[in-house]
Amino acid sequence: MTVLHKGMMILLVPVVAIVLALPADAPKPLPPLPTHPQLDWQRCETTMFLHFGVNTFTGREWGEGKENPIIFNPTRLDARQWVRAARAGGFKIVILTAKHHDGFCLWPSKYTEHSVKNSPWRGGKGDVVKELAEACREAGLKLGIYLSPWDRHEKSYGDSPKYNEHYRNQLTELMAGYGPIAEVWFDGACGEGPNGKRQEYDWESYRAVVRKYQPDAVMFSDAGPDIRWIGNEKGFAGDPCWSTIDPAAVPYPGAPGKAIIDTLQHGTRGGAIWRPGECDVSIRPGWFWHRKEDAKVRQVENLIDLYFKSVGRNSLLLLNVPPNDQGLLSQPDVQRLVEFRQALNRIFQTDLAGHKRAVASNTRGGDRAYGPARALDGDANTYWATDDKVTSAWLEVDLGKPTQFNISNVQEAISLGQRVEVYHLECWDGSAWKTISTGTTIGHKKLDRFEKLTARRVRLVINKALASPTIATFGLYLAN
Ligand code: FUL
Repeated sequence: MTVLHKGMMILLVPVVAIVLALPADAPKPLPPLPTHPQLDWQRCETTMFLHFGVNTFTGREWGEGKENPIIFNPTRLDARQWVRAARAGGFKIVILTAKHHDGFCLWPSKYTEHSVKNSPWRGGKGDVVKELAEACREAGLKLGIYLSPWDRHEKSYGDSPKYNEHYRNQLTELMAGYGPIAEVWFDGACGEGPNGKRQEYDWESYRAVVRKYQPDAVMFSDAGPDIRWIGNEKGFAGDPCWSTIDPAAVPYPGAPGKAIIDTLQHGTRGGAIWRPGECDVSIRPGWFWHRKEDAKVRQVENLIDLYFKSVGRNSLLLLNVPPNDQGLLSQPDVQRLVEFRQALNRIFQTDLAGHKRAVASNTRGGDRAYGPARALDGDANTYWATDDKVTSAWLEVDLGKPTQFNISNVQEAISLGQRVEVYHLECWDGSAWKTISTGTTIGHKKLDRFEKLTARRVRLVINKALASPTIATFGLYLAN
């Protein structure tokens, strides 16, 4: 018997060893999932808005549609200067107001006379969209287009089918004529036309134009379909902030109501559609340039705060920097963009947890390919994952020596869906684990700021998740 037993052991050991060495299956995605364009868009993190048009010359925020095109004369216009400033600020997409509510078109649309073709700028031969598209292409930036559906100039506005066709025609010019467009920004503002009737927008048909000519573009509005407005124009997302949403909760762009704003801010836990948030805000009090606001450009601390409350809450920051009446971004704004990126670089220069030793309460199939080190390797495509049934777990990093820090960055592998619902950070104070900060959702990126502290062992504790967590990044930083 004993001999037989030993024999069995000999047979069993290699079998067990082989089983342990088998690679674990990747975690099952938790739908809804981001599309490739949504994922690319989310990784851009910061986008620049350019509000420019006749309002730049009248000092108004909303033009009436009666402005004379001859007032549009930005004699020093240089789209490359805009793009240089965007790059210096670290922005990846620039979105231009090709037409704002006043109806004046920054490209020579053949469907209206209310455009650059009747302005003295470049002798009536200019095209701001074209100049910007070229500058973006040269600099490797992506281009976005804002085409206001509300048009206070166009006579057919209010005659719904007729105006819808007009709008589709203009949208087609923009989508078909300027190379790749990364984002289309739909504003929900709606009014009455000269006939006293309220315009009914045909959103489905507008979206079809974009999908036809720019299948890789993401479309923004209160009601998506790809990206949602965050519910305010102050530059911050809600907390929690799900990238998922119940589409019925926001029926159409511009739909009013507190419940809708609340859903836009927070998304919907377990919502059926992937539709992440974008936070639009201006670097100045107004969206358009006004000389009297040259001294009111946001300070760098304020911009950093916006970054933490938008990008740091699983959203994008869409910062408006309006060109002035010369056609240039003003000096204070350009300066602020440079300072903004320098400040971010300073904060995020050294990840104190990067490549440090880590252990976890659970690792998927015991497979190192999903081990905690994957959250510290600086590679957004690898992640720490747990076994399917494990939805609460911790990852502990040993910083090697007592280390001072006051910022954390946690990122989920969102290509597998957004999962984490509640988490906290804690550190070992020599005798017990002490909570440093608590959080709800994570998504693409969650940044937390807390009092400076010194510790060697730090834990990210996932308390609750919709499915086994997949953590791409856990980083720690020190900002002074
Ligand atoms: C709003 C517009 O009414 C503002 O003028 C601005 O363009 C902002 C980004 O969207 O709805």
